[in-house]
Amino acid sequence: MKLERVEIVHVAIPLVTPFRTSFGTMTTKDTFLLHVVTDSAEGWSEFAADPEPLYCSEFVAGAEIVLRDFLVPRVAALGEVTAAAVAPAVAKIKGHELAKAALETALLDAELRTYGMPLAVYLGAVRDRVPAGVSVGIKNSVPELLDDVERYLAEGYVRIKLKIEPGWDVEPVRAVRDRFGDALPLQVDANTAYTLADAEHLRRLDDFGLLLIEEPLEENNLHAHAQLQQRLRTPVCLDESLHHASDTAAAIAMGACRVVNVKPARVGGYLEARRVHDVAHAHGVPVWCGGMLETGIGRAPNLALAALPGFTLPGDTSASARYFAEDITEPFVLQDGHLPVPTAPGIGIEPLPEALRRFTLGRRDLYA
Ligand code: OSB
Ligand code: MG
Repeated sequence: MKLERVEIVHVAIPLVTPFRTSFGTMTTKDTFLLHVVTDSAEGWSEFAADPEPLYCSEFVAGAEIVLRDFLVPRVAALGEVTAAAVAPAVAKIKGHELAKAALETALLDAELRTYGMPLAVYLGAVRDRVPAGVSVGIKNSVPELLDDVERYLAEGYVRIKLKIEPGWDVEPVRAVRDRFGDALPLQVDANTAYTLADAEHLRRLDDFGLLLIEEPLEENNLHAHAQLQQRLRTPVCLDESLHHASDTAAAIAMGACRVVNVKPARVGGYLEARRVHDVAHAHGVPVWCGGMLETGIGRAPNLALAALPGFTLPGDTSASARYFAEDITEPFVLQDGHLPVPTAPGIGIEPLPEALRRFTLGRRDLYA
């Protein structure tokens, strides 16, 4: 493919309900879509991070500069562009996995559309629908939390994840277990809110039969997570600390985690995400697909990835209505607790022009 144009479309879409985590509260999905035009097809992707670097070091305005000044010029200089050529072309640029993922994914979408191949087929999917979990934010009270969990279970979600932080952990978990029973697949996500000094406190969660505790300690401290795992029965799952297949291999070897959250953006794109899956799967370590409150443009490719054989736990791949009253694409609808894996070529979906126009804050060409 020859790259003809790369465009940033900045969008802001209100969330149906504020989403509070240990690192902050989100009320709007505010990010950019990347739109690439090649000589054979067009492609779309979504930048996964937020305007502020609270979940990870990348952020919307910074990613735009990184793409414009460092990533797009290197890829454009290839002449003949393929998705597989993106990572090697930008390898000398340190970090910025989420920005790299946006560029690789838009080009992969265009490339697969050229061949008429769905992303799920390309990645090696073995399912045509995937079970949907839901990530439930920190609430002002336990009754409010129980109401939300009850509603999600009534909608059909097959697994509940509770966001936790010091002061909101054992009590909400106990309340959900008391109300909905021991059979409910339940897990928690701390987003780095604890330290090893909290190990004895976190051991209290062992009583509740959780599937996992996600990223309890500081980002990238694999040693501390390994020490914590030795003291917990609850499996530790890493999110923020894993950036590629090689650190995933190291984390598994060290005993820093027994479960892996695969977020394609966090590891630089779907090609590396598949390698993370392969490494974990080869070690018998279950993986599941994380989420970043994506619009349909980011959700569609995550559903393709989640259909790979090693994704044996439900992901944070919820229906569009869990996030947005109106999405920027045709919505993904929960059916019997599952979402369908897209079957059209590429990521299998594109923005609805009218919705895109209303949610767009601005457009800029990075390359033309
Ligand atoms: O840590 O998994 C996380 C949302 C934004 C940033 C980080 C995380 C999350 C979620 C929600 O937990 C996942 C989703 O429903 O998209
Ligand atoms: Mg997480």
